[in-house]
Amino acid sequence: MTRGRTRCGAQTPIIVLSGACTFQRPGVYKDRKPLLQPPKPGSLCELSGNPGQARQVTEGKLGMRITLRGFEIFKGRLDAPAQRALIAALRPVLQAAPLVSPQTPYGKAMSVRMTSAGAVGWYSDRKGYRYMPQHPQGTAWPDIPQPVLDIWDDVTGLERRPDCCLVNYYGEGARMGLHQDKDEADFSWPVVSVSLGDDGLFRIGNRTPGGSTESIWLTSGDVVVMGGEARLAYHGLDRIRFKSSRLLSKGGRLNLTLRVTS
Ligand SMILES: O=C(O)CCC(=O)C(=O)O
Repeated sequence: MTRGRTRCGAQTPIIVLSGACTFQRPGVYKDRKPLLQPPKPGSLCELSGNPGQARQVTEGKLGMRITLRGFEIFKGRLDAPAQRALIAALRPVLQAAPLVSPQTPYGKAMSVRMTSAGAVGWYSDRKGYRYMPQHPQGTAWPDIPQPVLDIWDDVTGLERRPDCCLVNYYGEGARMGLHQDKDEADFSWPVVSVSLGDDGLFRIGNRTPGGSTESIWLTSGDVVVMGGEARLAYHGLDRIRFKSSRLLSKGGRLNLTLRVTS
């Protein structure tokens, strides 16, 4: 992932739409403060940003899908038992490859703690952003758990499997600035992201830095596919609603990002 400068449209009035994705009952936000009615926390469809952008809600065999700037967001793709099973499958990964706090190449500590599973893991320090064959502690990355690969199969239908599952942990106050995922060799493969635990405000920009952005709250069990026009779009996570979910006993948000790197 190559991180770009964060530039969000905070000065632009933000329209938040809530309810069962009917785009009714809009609440108007300015500078992130509610002027009219606030969205219901965790409501199915809280969208914010430039309302002029195309967005589409469809119901298909994978459930409710919101398409926003080419990002396909499968709301509630994983039910509560599936989320718990995923956490159980991730526990050995976190034991074998503990979370670390990467640094940007400029020496700034990232607020998100990270580890990986797969043939390679994503890491960053003063030497730059890159995929590494080993955890910084010098051990091989654990295998990507089968339930994680099943999600990839489910939403992409591709024979090629990801060789990296980046695991991001957002504790209270953690965030991730707008960036492009572009440390991979071939951008024709999609990136698949899975949200677990606390709600996270996901921001989507453009394929070039700057310009208007739109945001959507991702809740536990949501799966996002970034392919095609969305593959090189800037995206990031502005903030989490700490302890909005009880999936993780200590609170926080886990995000799995599946990539084909080579
Ligand atoms: O946490 C998220 O939902 C986004 C993570 C992300 O953008 C990344 O790992 O590149």
